[in-house]
Amino acid sequence: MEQLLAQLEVYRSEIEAYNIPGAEGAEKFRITYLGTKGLVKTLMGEMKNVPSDKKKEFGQVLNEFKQLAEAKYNTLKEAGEAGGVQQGPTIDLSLPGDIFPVGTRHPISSMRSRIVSIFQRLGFSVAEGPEIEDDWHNFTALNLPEHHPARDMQDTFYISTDPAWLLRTHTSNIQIREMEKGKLPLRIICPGRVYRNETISARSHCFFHQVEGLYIDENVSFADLKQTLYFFVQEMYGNDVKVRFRPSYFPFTEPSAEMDISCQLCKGAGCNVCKYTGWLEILGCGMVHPKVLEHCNIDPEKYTGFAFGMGVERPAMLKYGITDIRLFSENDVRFLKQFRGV
Ligand code: 2NL
Repeated sequence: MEQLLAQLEVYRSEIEAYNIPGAEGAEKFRITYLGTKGLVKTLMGEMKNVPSDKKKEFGQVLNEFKQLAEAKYNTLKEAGEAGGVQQGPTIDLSLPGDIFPVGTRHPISSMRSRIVSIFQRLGFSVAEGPEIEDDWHNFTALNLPEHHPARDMQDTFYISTDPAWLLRTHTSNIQIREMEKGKLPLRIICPGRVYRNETISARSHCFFHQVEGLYIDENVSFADLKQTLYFFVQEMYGNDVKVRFRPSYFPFTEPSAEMDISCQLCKGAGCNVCKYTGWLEILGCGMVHPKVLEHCNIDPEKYTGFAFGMGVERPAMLKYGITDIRLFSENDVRFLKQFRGV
């Protein structure tokens, strides 16, 4: 009896290890273990030699053994019918596939596209340029005087000083490079990331995004500038938006102005977003300084042009109700997934 049980254990591991593939392998298994002269039948025959007080126990063990053999046979038969070679459970091809998480557009990308596409409809082409720039394209060509605070180490990330390589502080370097190519007229819109050495807080970051625009041709006037920007804000903020231009100063434009729109939250009545003025500053602009044109070998007697620049973060924060600029660059999916469909 003890010997019989030990022998059964050996057969059991033989069955588990059996791996002759295909329909043939399955049939061979059936004959060896389940056929009329197979092992299960033979073991049944041993029953008569088992002492009567052990018959019940042996019967149970034998029955389990038979079930194991039958289950293995069914698996082998199925695999054999399915083409033969595979082992283990078969694959259910009718099951639905895994669902992959779908990404979302970044709110800065969305806002940049909204801005850029309005100008594209007016005939502006997108131009891009390097984020690592030399002193000429970031400062000197733009008529930034030698001791202007913007050139200070405190405000600009310098990679080296002699020769100076730096992280661009605005996307104007793109426009300088395009003007230097010498193909006029020029009508470009220049989106990109810019860098300033500022303390990071909820309101400001050491890198952010800008869109600048430039239009150069014969007889371009300040009236063209105003009408272009007026079209832009109407497309962006709706037909009931009011605008105002305030005189300002930039070294690279003359005259220069800043443009405000009526606050979209309080419709001009005054709220904490517009600091109770009813107005929001959205961009800076002006007529390209003749010195800047000269620096790019463009004759300021023949050609004139306007330029403007605006940030992307602030309008995005206003539109989506975001109160901390740092959220844009943390890549927290709990933040990002809220912009599905924007
Ligand atoms: C602002 C103001 C401005 C420009 C950018 C520009 C570029 C060239 C020549 C002349 Cl190459 N001007 N860009 C002009 C006026 C304003 O940006 O507040 N930006 C966020």
